[in-house]
Amino acid sequence: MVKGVPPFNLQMHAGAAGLESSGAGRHDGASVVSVLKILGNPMSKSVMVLNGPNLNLLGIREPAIYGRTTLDDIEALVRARADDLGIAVDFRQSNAEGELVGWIQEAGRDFDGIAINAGGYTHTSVAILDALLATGLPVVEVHLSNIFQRDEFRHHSYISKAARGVICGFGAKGYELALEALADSLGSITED
Ligand code: CA2
Repeated sequence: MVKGVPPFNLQMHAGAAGLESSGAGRHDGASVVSVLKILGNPMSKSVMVLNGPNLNLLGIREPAIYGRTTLDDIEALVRARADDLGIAVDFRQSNAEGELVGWIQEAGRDFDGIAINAGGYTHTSVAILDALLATGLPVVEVHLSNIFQRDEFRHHSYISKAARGVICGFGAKGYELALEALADSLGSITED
């Protein structure tokens, strides 16, 4: 019986363990996931998804390089995938390096992981690297394009040193792959 928050937490814990077992236990786990999807999961992990300069122009300028998908389209994809994975996301874009640094610091205090496409700052910003390292959080670096097929100066990323992994060349799908990788690292509760 669900009566208030503390007993509900305890029940959810039991369900999470059930997910790892097989047979009847698996069925119990899946139903707990369904309940959490409806009521909201107080233990769910949170990821900040950050986008750097000019990514607000996606789908509007230079479609030959970056395609016709807008940043709003990518946000919708990310939200849908995060929902499936049982993680909460905060999706942001800024053209300002200092604002991105401030958000990374905020993520270090209040979030469990970071997915970041730092745009052009990828290839220039020690400040973003330092901020990411200081969080101690799992970080996944994302690029829409395959940066290794492009100009030489795009082959080096300052921020990769802070990243668990780098996904590039898969367009918007790369953001979904980044969320999956973070969900794995964070051990979030999902239904397969
Ligand atoms: O491939 C990526 O995701 C990049 O991070 C995109 C950056 C670029 O500097 C990196 O080397 C690779 C550029 C983002 C600019 O996006 C625009 C979108 C439409 C029109 C103009 C720029």
